[in-house]
Order: sequence, then structure tokens, then C-alpha cells
Amino acid sequence: MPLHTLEGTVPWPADLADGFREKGYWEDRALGAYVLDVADRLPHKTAVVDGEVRLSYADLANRMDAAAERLLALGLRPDDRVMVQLPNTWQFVVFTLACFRAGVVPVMALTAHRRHELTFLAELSESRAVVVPDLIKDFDHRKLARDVRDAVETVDYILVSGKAEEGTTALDPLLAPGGDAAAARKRLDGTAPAPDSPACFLLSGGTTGLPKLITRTHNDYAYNIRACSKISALTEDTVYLGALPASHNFPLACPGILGALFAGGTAVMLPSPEPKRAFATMEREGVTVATAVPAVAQRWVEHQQKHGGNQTASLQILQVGGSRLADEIARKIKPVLGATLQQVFGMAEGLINMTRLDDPEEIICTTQGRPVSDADEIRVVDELGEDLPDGQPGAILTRGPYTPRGYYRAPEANTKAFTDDGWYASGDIVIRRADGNLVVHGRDKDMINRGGEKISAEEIESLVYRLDNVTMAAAVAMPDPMLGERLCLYITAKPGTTVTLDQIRESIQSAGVAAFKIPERLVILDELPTTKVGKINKKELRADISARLEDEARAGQRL
Ligand code: OOB
Repeated sequence: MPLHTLEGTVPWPADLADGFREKGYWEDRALGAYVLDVADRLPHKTAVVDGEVRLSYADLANRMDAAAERLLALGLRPDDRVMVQLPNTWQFVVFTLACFRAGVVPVMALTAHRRHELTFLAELSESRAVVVPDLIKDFDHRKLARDVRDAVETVDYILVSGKAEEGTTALDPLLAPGGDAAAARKRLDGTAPAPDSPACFLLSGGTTGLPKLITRTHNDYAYNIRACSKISALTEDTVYLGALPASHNFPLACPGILGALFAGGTAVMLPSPEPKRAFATMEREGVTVATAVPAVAQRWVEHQQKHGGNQTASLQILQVGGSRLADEIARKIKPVLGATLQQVFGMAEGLINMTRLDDPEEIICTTQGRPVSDADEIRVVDELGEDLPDGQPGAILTRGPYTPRGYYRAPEANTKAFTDDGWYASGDIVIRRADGNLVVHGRDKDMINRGGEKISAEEIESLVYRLDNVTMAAAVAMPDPMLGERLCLYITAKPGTTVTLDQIRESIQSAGVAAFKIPERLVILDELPTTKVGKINKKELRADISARLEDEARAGQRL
């Protein structure tokens, strides 16, 4: 077996790892092996659909292995990291699987990310390649990739899906079928990555500055997928719609695209969850399972109510998670869309909770479910770290066979987010009911959850401080009927000066930051409220913006 460096990662203690193996949670197989199993069993079945492109399992397996060998021939080595910024396409699937086979480790960036995020992540992971599409809408990702290559010394290659330019490598030919599939498979089986080595890096929601990297190993991620797949009852008959950004843990592996492929089902890739196209795709492909964030679920419900028809007739399960689903919307899913709702409260750091498909309606519509694995441990604690009885809100702590013990190369963040004995504190405040189901009650992390996309308040504040006239800045969540939350910025300005929202937006944009993080409202105060210990009092600011919105709504009604 080739050597894989675990430098910078925080592995599970050896005795626990042994236990996970003994109990069958960890199967000691690399992720690619699960897809090859299906290819042997069901070679002619459709694995991936992307518009007019349909790949059978035999085709997928052949392309995955051929691509893995071409990546190695290009000069990438096992354990090298590659920054992947691809939309939901068949290329995303084949490339990701090829990485798993070759032992090359994809860093799962979002297509929304820009220079600021990508440069940071490429540097942290020492990425050797950046993988991008040519254009999305009018935005040129090749140019972005060049900026990252210019800024980050380790980046040797740019791979482009679509129209490649000089100095870059065309991705699509790399993903073409190979000549002798059996021979390639045998060679790659011989150099398969160690099951305890990193399979991919996911991005944390991030509360401290830029996102952190979460190392997911082949063993733990395979179990994540299998455990979720069991609870969502995926089978060969599953047709899964991947319409949320595929590099998010939820659509990727909970059970998601990879779950559909492990189960012998079909993964349908769609670049956006926009209702018209999503509904047409559901109808055309006979989609049985789909994943949405609450904002998307709400749009789908509204679309159906407005247009009627039977386009969602095949949809059996709609998974909703990423941010809190309002009970009122939860109650509409079944009657309007005809699908069973499955609430999912999960995190890229591991722990996944789900309501069960046969739970009573009250549980499905008002709770965020319970852990998918018997081996998931959960504690609900007060500020002093003391366990609380069921029914009382407290901070959630978790450990388990697919919840890593620390972020990658982040010792300082790890001392905050992980206890000495390996409990991860997600920063969510939950209530555990007597029946074991969790209700997400709030959070004590400084983050804005904009329709499932997480924004670190600290990251935005530090960008705002670059403006000369800003003396104090606080990014806070303001309630929004559609997205749940949006980013509102409170500032104080230097005496005699002022700052506009447009100036702030321009400044942040020119720093090369993802558009979803840009402040949507500005409030300028003479002074920001502080707590007893002198920190900015965000609780008060959140109350302030809620009150302002309510006043405006009332004023609007009077007009
Ligand atoms: C998912 O993963 P991340 O890593 O983008 O964000 C995790 C955080 C959680 O700590 C929590 O604050 C929030 O997102 N969250 C929810 C939620 N699901 C996630 N808050 C309330 N209700 C829910 N149902 O968001 C994620 C990963 C895998 C599966 C599902 C979601």
C-alpha cells in the first residue's frame, strides 16, 4: 500500500478505530470500491444522468478508472490535493470518483467561491491542481483559476471542463472511457488508497474567519453514506435528484449522489434547484428522492400550488435540512408535493440526524430527527459543560464513527470546537425530547445561515474593517421569510464621515468574496451596544434589526 500522510489531521484513537472495524462501521474499503461492486452487478443500469448525457454503471466505472490513471499520468500523485470547483454535472461525479480511486484528495469548493476563499483553501491544503468549469453564466472560472495559480505556489495544473485555454488542461478528455477497463481496474486495485487516509476535504460552515477543512477518510465517509442510505431507504430503484451544490455534504453523501450510486440507483445532476426545471426533470426522470434546503422546499411548494399538475408524482421522499425548516412549511410538503418529508439536521463535520420515513406526522413536521447511527453519541450541555435533562435547551456535543476528531491543520480552532476527549461542539442549541428526537432551538456560534449557506460573521467583519471610515463592525443575522436569515451589517463610522452599503459591497466584492456573503443591509449607529465584558452585544443587534423590520412591515401595511 502506498504511504499516505495523515499530517495535519486528527485521527480517531486506535482503540476506537479498532472497535469501529469490529462492529462493522468501518469496512476498510476505499470509496471507489463500492461503485465497482454495483458496476459488476448492474453494468447496464443508468448510474448518472446530466441533461442528455446518461452513463451506465459500466461506463461510469470505466471512465472513473481511466480518469484516475490519466490524473496520475498527468503528474498528480496519491495524497495530492486538488481544488474542485465544478457545478452539478456528470463531470463532477466522474472526476470525484476518479480522485477516490487514485487516492488524490479533492477539496470540495463551491462554485460561488471566489479568489479570497479559493486562494486561502488552496494554500491551506497545498493543492496541486484547480479544477473549474469554463464559464458559469458570464463568470469566467478559468480566469479565477489562473488567479489562484498565480497566488499559490503549489498549484501546477488547471483543469477546465468545457473550453480550455492555453496553459490549462482540458478536463473532459481526461474523463473519457479507457481502452482496457479490466487492466486499469487491476492496476488501481493494487494501489488503492489506505481506507484510513483522507478521501476528501469538506468545508466547514466556518465561524472563525475563513472556512476550515474537514478531512473525511474513506472509512468514515463510506459509513456516513451507508448509514444515511439505510435511513432514507435507498435501493436500486432510487432516482436521486442532486440539485443543491454537489460539493455540500448533504447532497453529496447524506445519502445524496454517492448514496444513490452505492445503492445501484440513479443520480440525476442538475445545476440549480430552480422550480420549473427541477419539476420538469423530476417528471422526465421519475425522480424518487430529492434534497432541498428550506428555502428551496418553500419555492417548490409555492410553485406546485401555483401551477398544479403531476410533475412530482414519482417523488417519494423530500429531504430538507441545512437550516431550520418552519413547522408550517413542513406540514405542507406531503399534501402539496405528495412526498414524505425527511428532516435532516447535519453538518460537514459528521453527525447526521434524520426523521424516519415511518415516524408520525408530529415528529416529521416538528423535529429535526435523531442520529442515523447507533454509534453516534450525543450530549446536551449547559454553559459549564454539565449534562442537561431531556426537554431543556443546551449546546449539542457529539462523537462517533463518522465525526472526525479535529479540523485539518487548525490546532487553535480545535481546542475551541473539540473537547479533549473528542466531543465536537457544533455551536447549535438543541432540545432533546424524551423520544430522542432533536429540535434545533438556536445556536451560539457567530454565523449567519443564509438559506443553508453559512457565513462567518468574523470573516465579513474583518473585510469591512479594511474600509477607512469604519470604526466598529458587526455582522448579524436578520430574519428573512424566504432564506431564514440574511446578513445585516451594523457599523460605526469615523466622526464626520459616512459609509454607504454600496461602498461596503464594492469593497468586499473587489476582495474576491463569494456573492452570498455580501451584506444586504447596513445600519449605522453612533455606538454599538456592548456586553458586560466589553464585547459587541450581537443579541441586542439581532433584536434591533428584528424590531426595525417589524416596524417597516407595519408601516408598509398602513400605506
Ligand atoms: C449542513 O452542513 P453544514 O456543515 O453546511 O452546516 C452545519 C450547520 C449545523 O451546525 C446547523 O447550524 C445548521 O447547519 N443546520 C441546521 C439544520 N441542518 C443544518 N439547522 C437547523 N435545522 C437543520 N435541519 O448544513 C448539512 C450537512 C449534512 C446534511 C444536512 C445538512
